[in-house]
Amino acid sequence: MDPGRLVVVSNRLPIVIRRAGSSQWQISPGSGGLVTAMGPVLKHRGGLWLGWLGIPREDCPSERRLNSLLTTGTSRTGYSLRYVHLRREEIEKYYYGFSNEILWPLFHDLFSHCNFDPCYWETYQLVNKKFAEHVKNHTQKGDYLWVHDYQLILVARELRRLGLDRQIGFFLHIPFPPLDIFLKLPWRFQILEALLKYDLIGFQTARDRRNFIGCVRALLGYRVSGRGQVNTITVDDRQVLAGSFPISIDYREFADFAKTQEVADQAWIIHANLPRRQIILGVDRLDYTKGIPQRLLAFENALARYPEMRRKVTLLQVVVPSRQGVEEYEKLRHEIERLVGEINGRYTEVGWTPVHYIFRSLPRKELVAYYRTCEIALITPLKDGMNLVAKEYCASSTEGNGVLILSEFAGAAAQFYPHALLVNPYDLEGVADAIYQAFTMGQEERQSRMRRLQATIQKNDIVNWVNSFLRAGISKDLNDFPQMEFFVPKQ
Ligand code: ADQ
Repeated sequence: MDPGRLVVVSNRLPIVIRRAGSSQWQISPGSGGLVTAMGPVLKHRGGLWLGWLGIPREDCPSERRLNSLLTTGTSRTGYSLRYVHLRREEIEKYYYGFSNEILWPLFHDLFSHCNFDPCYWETYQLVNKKFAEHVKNHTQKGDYLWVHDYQLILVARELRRLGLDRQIGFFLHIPFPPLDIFLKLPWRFQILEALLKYDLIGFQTARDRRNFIGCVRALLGYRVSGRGQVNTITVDDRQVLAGSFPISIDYREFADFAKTQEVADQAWIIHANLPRRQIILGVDRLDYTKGIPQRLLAFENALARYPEMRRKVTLLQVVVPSRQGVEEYEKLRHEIERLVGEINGRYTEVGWTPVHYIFRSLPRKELVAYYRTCEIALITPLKDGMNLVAKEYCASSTEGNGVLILSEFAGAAAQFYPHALLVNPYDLEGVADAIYQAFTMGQEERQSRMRRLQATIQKNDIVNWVNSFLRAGISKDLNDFPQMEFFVPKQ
């Protein structure tokens, strides 16, 4: 097969457009794990990214204005962008409903957060069909189609119904649950059968792949063969591959940027304002899967049980706003802010506030300066597909002095054992003990652990991730794709 372009299909485009004044619009880069991972790949190789603009059709500017904004976006990103319009009602039921009230909590084993409202399924199918129609209209023979994440599981099914028989890959960025959890999904057969319409299904970890294979065996009875990284499932006369491909970051890019003078200056300012103490960093999107309240309670437990840490540590918790306007997320924010207030109320002394709390999206320079300068990263999701923040923290640790405390339920834990301090985020005393262990860890041990973590990420970086997926999918790697010509405007 001659690979034409790499075509990425995801719920959201990697850009955000928003109103700036009554008739002005502005475009800025999006954030989140998928953009961090796929952005550099398409930037280097060119290609096409197809997705939703992030605002309802009813609120969008005219098509003419949109197209001119996207032309600006294309010249900034270095690859083509195509949008799918979604109406407000579709967003409610497909995105907030089926994707985020059903698949997201269920796949993170947080069954009690699910709302299995039957009216969501119909719209989830219709929107996936709409995406498939756009994919069909904007791609050509030879393109490799790579669909991303739980919002778009049905795209291959819909493309097959439209008569498209191209190679289609799918990558699930979130975990795949074990059989006893997956069984609770009212649409369990439809979702499994739809996944099997792809030619290659990628998971973050071997555990997720095993969970998926367990569901396929138990619910559909298809024959599964193969061991190691990739399994083959025989579905009638087709062979479907299921593999584990731990996602990563552009290691070099983070490491080089962390070393720049502008980041060093910013890092100095952070420590000058919080002198003579170790800073413990938490960075998360606002989400109940990230375990932020549990982390705050564990930090409080550490302050209570290890009084020698008082005045000598500060927890700096950055929470990036996410799914704003959703009641459950508003409640979570209030819970976090209540706990921050409670801990600070109990322990603050003149010249020392135990928790510094930031609720906003940070400029990249500031984020990387925090990564570089904070002595400890406390990353304790209740469950996470991978967790790129953990990898970014290590890549940015220029002096190699950082200690990573990581939840054993983050996908990254499988790669980082035993050099990170692995914890069970529900075990408050265990997490508190790990904080104390990191706080008292000597320079030599810190450096030796961090060097090993860095070597692991460097060896398994983003290009390695894309290449292993493409090799499994079409026996090609990134170098086989033509480097697209793209226009980069003069500054
Ligand atoms: P997320 O749940 O978004 O990703 P994560 O993997 O940690 O979680 O990625 C967050 C990304 O947002 C990081 O790249 C980080 O740099 C970026 N970010 C954090 N703070 C920011 C800020 N203030 N401003 C701008 N950007 C910020 C999902 C899954 C994960 C999986 C990824 C990738 O939930 O498990 O690792 O996709 O597959």
